[in-house]
Amino acid sequence: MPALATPTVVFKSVCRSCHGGCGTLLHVRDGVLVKVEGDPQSPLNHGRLCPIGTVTVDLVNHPDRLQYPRRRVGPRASGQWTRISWDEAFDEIAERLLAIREEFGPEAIALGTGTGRHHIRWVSRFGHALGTPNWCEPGFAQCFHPRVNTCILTFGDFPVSDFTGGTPPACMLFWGHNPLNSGPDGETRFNVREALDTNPKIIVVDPRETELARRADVWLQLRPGTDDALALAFLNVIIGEQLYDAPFVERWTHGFDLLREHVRAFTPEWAVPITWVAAEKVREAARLFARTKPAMLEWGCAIEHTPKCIQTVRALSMLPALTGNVDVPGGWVFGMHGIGRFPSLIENLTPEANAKRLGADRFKLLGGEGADLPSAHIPTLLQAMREGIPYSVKAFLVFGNNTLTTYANSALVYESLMKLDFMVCADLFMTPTAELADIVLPAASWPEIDQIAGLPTVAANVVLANQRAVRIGESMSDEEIFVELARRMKLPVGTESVEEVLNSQLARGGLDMTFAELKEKGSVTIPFKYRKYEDGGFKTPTGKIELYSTRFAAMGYAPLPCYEEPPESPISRPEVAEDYPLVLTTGARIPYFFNSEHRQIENLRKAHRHPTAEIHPETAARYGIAKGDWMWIETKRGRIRQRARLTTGIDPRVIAAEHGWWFPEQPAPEYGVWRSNVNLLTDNQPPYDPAMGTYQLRALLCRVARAEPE
Ligand SMILES: Nc1nc2c(c(=O)[nH]1)N[C@H]1C(S)=C(S)[C@@H](COP(=O)(O)OP(=O)(O)OC[C@H]3O[C@@H](n4cnc5c(=O)[nH]c(N)nc54)[C@H](O)[C@@H]3O)O[C@H]1N2
Ligand SMILES: Nc1nc2c(c(=O)[nH]1)N[C@H]1C(S)=C(S)[C@@H](COP(=O)(O)OP(=O)(O)OC[C@H]3O[C@@H](n4cnc5c(=O)[nH]c(N)nc54)[C@H](O)[C@@H]3O)O[C@H]1N2
Ligand code: SF4
Ligand SMILES: [Mo]
Repeated sequence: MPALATPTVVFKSVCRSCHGGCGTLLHVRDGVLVKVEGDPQSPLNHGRLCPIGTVTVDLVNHPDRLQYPRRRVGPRASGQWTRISWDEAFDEIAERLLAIREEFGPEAIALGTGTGRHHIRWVSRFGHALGTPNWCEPGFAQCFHPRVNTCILTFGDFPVSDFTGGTPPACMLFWGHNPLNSGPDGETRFNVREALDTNPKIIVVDPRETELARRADVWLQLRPGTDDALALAFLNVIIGEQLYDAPFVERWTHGFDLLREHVRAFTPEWAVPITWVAAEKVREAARLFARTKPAMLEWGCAIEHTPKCIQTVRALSMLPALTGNVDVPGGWVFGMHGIGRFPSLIENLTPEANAKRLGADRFKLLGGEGADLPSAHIPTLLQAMREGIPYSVKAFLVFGNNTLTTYANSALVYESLMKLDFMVCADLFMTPTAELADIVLPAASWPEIDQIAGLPTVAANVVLANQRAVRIGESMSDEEIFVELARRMKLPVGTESVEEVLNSQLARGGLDMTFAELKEKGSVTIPFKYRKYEDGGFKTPTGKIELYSTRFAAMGYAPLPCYEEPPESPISRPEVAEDYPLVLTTGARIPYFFNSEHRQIENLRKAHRHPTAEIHPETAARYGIAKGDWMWIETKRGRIRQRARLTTGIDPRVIAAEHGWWFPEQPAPEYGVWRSNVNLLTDNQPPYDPAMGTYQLRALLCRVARAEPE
């Protein structure tokens, strides 16, 4: 008799390899993930997947995946490990943490996580259950959350672009954002492509000539780090030429007259020497944006990678507000919040514990009263590890972050981590960061977990279920690890099962279903309601969009947007520019890797083998650099090597280098992390954004030279 073929079971789930959201179908045979495809029924991707999602099987089944807990046996960073059981790992972590909490107080234990992870809020939840206010994520001060916190204070909620409501935008303004490579970051790249297919007017603000810039009606090639000046010039034109929506502004905004006076001086001509953008082009772009409705602002992290990020975000958020593009079909819209507020257990922190959050006294939008979910200030946390100032941080639990590559100033980060008494790292793979830990835990990848996702992020109009289809080795989801640790440590809160928490979130969001029921359905789409403010106003102190922010004024921050020169630029530091004459920007997203991830996946790596930096052919010729050469990129803080990509799509005065590079194929424990890692060039020292604590990741001064091949 012929052997019966084992049937394939198909699970509906959601890809979380980036900020996530693409619906997927996971095909499992004999407990093995054999195929992943886009779910044609998903409203976010309609069956498509990006290059990263496409290789999910390679990620999940990769031979280098961590499969069991391990304990370090040699000195820190010696690369010597032994296998231990989960019981041993949990007991040791619980014992060490309880001892540190007893001796130094709970705030001596810090937690770190990575961007947009499914478990990000579980990290803060566990910290709060433990009694520590010190958790952090490299994106909180630098990415997305500055936009979230600023918008909540300005509009009372976070607006997103309306990609699923059925009305296409007539104009799309992409500002420091390239969602064709980077989405989803609140939207998916597929929704963006569908919107582009309807042929809207396109405006792009980017120092690099991206695919979008090539398609744009107007491309503004600004000097990196000068978005605040350019945004003020936009406001000057829109207000000065009376292009704003007067009835809307009159009825629904607060402080318009003050703003009008304030931006009078910031003409496009004023901005030219700062931004390098011709005044006429600024006028053309501002007019096009204001006159074409509905219009969307699609903004990205480039505007947040500077120490004046909050004021830049504030100024930009006023463009849709003044032109009446808020909460309208095909424009910006507030979400329906289909997932309820996450039970972060922050109420478990006493006022004294809250006050100890590192940086909270200074950076109120990051760690204090202006924060949606307060977190610690990373440079202050690192100083506490290194120098015990203002108090000592002894333990660091890293759940899904490659600290050595994605925080600014990697050399100082290394020094700080080496001072710890105890470090735990949960990851899918060994990384240069995990090599510094005492205990490493094998985290489950997204096809191995149960979770819910709400897209766009914060707005949550589409609620989707992640469901566990397979399990690799002894891997455990981060969520399950936290629950088990809370139980072992006998914490008073935070011990409910993962499913109980997911059910409570769904109940709070008003979706009348359990997690089990959501898994059956795959996803739920809640239709947008528009102009919700007409019923009760905006959720701000004045009930209006606060162009003049009363909350900023009360917290002691500038209530109207302003411009500041980047701290390390040809204008602010001419003496540095003599030795380092080029402007460096970093981290523009590429479609094959997510931040520091995926370098071990050959099917992605073969599409993008080497770290690559963009340079103008004239500049390259001046320094004797030819196409494909390795080149040194050097700042005052260090030097790295990346391969030169010559392109006329970049200003001859600018270099754009990639971020996140390490080389899994090179020997442990360093994996080549000191060769091409762009954060050896960045700085985490002051100045910081006064409200958010943000440091500078783009717009620094550098020089280049030809490097010998490796
Ligand atoms: N110079 C420069 N630096 C930057 C940027 C830049 O543009 N320029 N961008 C900044 C921005 S915006 C951000 S948000 C940060 C991002 O920084 P990170 O959040 O640190 O990003 P990743 O490199 O994605 O690190 C995630 C780690 O989590 C692991 N991982 C993946 N899935 C899971 C999981 O489910 N559980 C666990 N436990 N681990 C998992 C991965 O293997 C990887 O090691 O980088 C910042 N750094
Ligand atoms: N495939 C993939 N997707 C990702 C990520 C990834 O690593 N890979 N990372 C995720 C993360 S953490 C984030 S935050 C998002 C980021 O995604 P985006 O918000 O799209 O940000 P980037 O691609 O980093 O930068 C967007 C554009 O800003 C330009 N830029 C550089 N400097 C400046 C500047 O000073 N001003 C202006 N106006 N533009 C500038 C760059 O040239 C780039 O084209 O993507 C997420 N999605
Ligand atoms: S865009 Fe993000 S969620 Fe979609 S397939 Fe790619 S990695 Fe997955
Ligand atoms: Mo980010």
